Amino acid sequence: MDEKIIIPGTEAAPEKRKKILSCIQPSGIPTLGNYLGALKNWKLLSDEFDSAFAVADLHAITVRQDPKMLRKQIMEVFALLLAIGLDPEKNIVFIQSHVPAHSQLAWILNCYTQFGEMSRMTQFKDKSQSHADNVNVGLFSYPVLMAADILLYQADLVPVGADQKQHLEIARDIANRFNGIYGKTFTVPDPYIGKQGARVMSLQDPTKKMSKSDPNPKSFVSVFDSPETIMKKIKSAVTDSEGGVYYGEGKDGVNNLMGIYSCCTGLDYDAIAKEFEGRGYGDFKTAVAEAVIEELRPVRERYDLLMKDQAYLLETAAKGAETAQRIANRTLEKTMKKCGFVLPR
Ligand code: ATP
Ligand code: LTN
Repeated sequence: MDEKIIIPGTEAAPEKRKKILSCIQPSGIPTLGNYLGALKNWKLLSDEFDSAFAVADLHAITVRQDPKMLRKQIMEVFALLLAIGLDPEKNIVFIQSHVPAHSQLAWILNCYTQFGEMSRMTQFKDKSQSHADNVNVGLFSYPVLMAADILLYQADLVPVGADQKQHLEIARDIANRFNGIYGKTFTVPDPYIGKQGARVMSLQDPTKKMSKSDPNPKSFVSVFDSPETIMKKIKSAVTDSEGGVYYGEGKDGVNNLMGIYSCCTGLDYDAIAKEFEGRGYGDFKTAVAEAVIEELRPVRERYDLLMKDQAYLLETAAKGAETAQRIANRTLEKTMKKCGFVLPR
């Protein structure tokens, strides 16, 4: 028989492509923090990996949402995923609640997660303070649903901003625990946290992360803000009274603007300090704002076009959900069998 010799890594035996998955909540209009910390990296990574990206609508209801607004925001964020350049033919782009396996696996994983380890989550502590009137059980077990999102797709890498590191550790712990009891079921995921943009801070309080649910709109640039609004918001960003553009301790506001400028221009901090040597914050802020405007311009233009075609968006979401369901159901069944459930015929 004519047997072919297969050399690993060649076309005949391509190395298994690594998988990535990440999600974004439709809890408001995404900010420059979401874009530089996560979305921009998603686009870069999506060409290199088998990728799945979702609108985490189930996560969004851990905080009270107005149904009309939620419906609108889910479609806006879905359109944004396409507008940043993710190709729905090459990547799985979907809406989390369209894939029931996420809720199903989350329930199972809840039973393999300890109350104590959840109680240590800083996001839970922060959010239970900022939403003291609605500290619901979903808010508490939020990281378990996130673990389900990741483990269902056997993701190797999860590109997120630095604020999600603790949640990624829990997902790893849950995967290792389950694998330890039942044998290898889940891939243990690694976080992928980009160097630049990992933590974009609030423009009004640069010790806090920029957040789309911040009640003060001057604290964030939203990806859909007009050029004039971006200029105004960055011009009124809090800095310090010292006046020098360089990266240093106690200069949180300037450090943050330098980080943003660096992400948009590719310049490092030394080059930025040199560019603005002897010039005031006014010039620097104008340059930062202009760089942000140019960075977001193509995203906004594609977004405006996509939002005009809601039928296309719904059809694309349905296709994404179909592919996602196929993969997710495979992992769900495997998990249920290992636990001892009787699967329906
Ligand atoms: P909320 O403000 O409603 O809690 P969020 O913006 O913090 O939402 P997500 O929408 O779920 O949270 O975040 C999507 C992605 O954006 C995540 O990978 C998260 O790490 C990243 N991200 C969010 N805020 C920032 C930030 N300020 N800097 C860098 N990355 C961020
Ligand atoms: N909690 C995440 C959003 C999120 C997520 C995920 C990120 C939900 N499920 C799965 C990565 C993988 C946040 O960024 N706030």
